[in-house]
Amino acid sequence: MQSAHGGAWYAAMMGYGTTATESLSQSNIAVPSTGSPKLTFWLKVSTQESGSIAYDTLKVNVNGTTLATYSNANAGSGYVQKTVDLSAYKGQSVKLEFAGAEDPYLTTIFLVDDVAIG
Ligand SMILES: [Ca+2]
Repeated sequence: MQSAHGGAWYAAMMGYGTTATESLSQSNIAVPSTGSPKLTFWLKVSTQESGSIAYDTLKVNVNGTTLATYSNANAGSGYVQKTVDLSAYKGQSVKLEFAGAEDPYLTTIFLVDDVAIG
C-alpha cells in the first residue's frame, strides 16, 4: 500500500515489471506570465532495480519537449520535491505530460503527488 504525500490525490505510474509505457497529460495549462514560473511536484520512486543506471524512466514533457527525466536511480524511501523551470513558457498555455517507460525486467513505480504550477 502506497500513501499520498499530501491530500487525497496522487498518481502511481508504471510498476508493470515488463516493457511498458504510460503517460498522464493535461493540455491548456496556463503558465504565469510574471516571476519565475515553475512546475513543482513530489516524487517517490520505488524499484526492484539497483545501481545508478536508468532502466525505467519518468519524463516531464512540456509541449513535447523533455524538461526533466527521473529513473529507478532516483529511488528512495520517501517523497522528494522536484522543481522544473518553466521560464521558457511564460504566459503560454502548455501541454504538460508525465511519460513513463519501463524496460523488460524488474519493476519501478513512480508516485507523483501535489503537482502545481506557479
Ligand atoms: Ca525495470
